[in-house]
Amino acid sequence: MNISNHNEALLAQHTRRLDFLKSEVNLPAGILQKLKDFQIAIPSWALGTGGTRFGRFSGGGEPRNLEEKIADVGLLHALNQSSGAISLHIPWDIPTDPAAIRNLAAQHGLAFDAVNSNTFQDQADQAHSYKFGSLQHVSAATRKQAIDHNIEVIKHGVELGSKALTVWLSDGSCFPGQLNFRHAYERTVDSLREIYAALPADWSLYLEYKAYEPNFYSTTVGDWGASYSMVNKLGPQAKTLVDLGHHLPNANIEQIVSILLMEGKLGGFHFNDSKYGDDDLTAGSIKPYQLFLIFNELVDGMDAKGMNHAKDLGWMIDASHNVKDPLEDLLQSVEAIQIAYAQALLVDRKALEAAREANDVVRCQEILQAVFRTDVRALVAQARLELGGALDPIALFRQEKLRDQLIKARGAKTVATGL
Ligand code: LRH
Ligand code: MN
Repeated sequence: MNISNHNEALLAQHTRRLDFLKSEVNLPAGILQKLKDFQIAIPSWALGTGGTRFGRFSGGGEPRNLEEKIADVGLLHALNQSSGAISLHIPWDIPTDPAAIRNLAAQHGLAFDAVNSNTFQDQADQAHSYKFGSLQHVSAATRKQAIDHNIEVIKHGVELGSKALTVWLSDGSCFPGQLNFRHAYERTVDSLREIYAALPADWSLYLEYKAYEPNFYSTTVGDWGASYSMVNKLGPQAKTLVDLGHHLPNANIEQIVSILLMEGKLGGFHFNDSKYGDDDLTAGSIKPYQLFLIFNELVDGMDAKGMNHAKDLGWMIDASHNVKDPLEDLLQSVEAIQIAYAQALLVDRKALEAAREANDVVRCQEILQAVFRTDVRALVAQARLELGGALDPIALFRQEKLRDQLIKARGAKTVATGL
């Protein structure tokens, strides 16, 4: 892959755009370094074509094993220098030889972000079914099986150098009367306590909430309130994970984020976008203003607590690709997240607070939207350039016909594990 030739051809146009931005906006000191430090983890389960119950249309050249998944994330990282970590899902991606996997990832400049447990599917050799839930299950044996699985996942993570376990529970009910909500809540908390007790001292447990699907009447960890109340009961290492697609229509996600952050209970994100439900679409593809408003609250709240933007929260994508090339889709998501972060770093917070104190509502909106309407793509590209990445990752991915190369190497019918 010839990144330097690609950049050379685009450099003059890029420099013009960056100079124009600098002529229009005062770039705060250190903004480029912040963008360079900001790495977004790629989900191991989103490197193939996703699908729905109605159909799946494979694009070919999909990774057949964990080694090829790491190579694909390595390719993304080589192109944008902003995808420096991979988040594994167990048992979809069990690292059979952790040392070798760790070395391979290191060769691609990749670290391991949170590991994800899976008690929403029954494995072939499983003794107890999760049909009626896992940590909430009425049967102690089923709960123990789910607890043991989560502890197993922590062990895999420790061998890879991960520092967090993400627990998403599909647990809930599909019909009124089916579930005793109080008992389900208490059993879930008691089960999470046993998992929490198995956490290494420097690890976090991220409890991900979701409004519905696959249960369609109630979900036991169904909203930020349920997750927040549970992680408060568990202890300081337990935090809430916000998946952007897991909210009921019109939820104010940026407000949820600001409160969780203020309370010190925001663990991290699963970035994606959605029009209706948990659509797992490209981040920033449907509601880019919402993504900007979320980062606006993040920068404000993290600075208020003196947090390190790059290290103190879990930045992860969770997406599924039905009609786009998985790698191009992920490149677009990383770009959209970097753009939202860069714009949030440009907000004049002093002027915004002054306008708020004056109840100057119009001025507040003008300050935010002036930034949101500022094209910062040249700034994000400059960060990539300075790290040795491509000025236009998707253009280079296509110029080099990388998907054709993957299909030639792996075949047109390969299917990756995951969603
Ligand atoms: C549930 C979810 C969760 C994952 C799964 C792949 O909808 O967002 O984060 O475990 O997707
Ligand atoms: Mn998720």
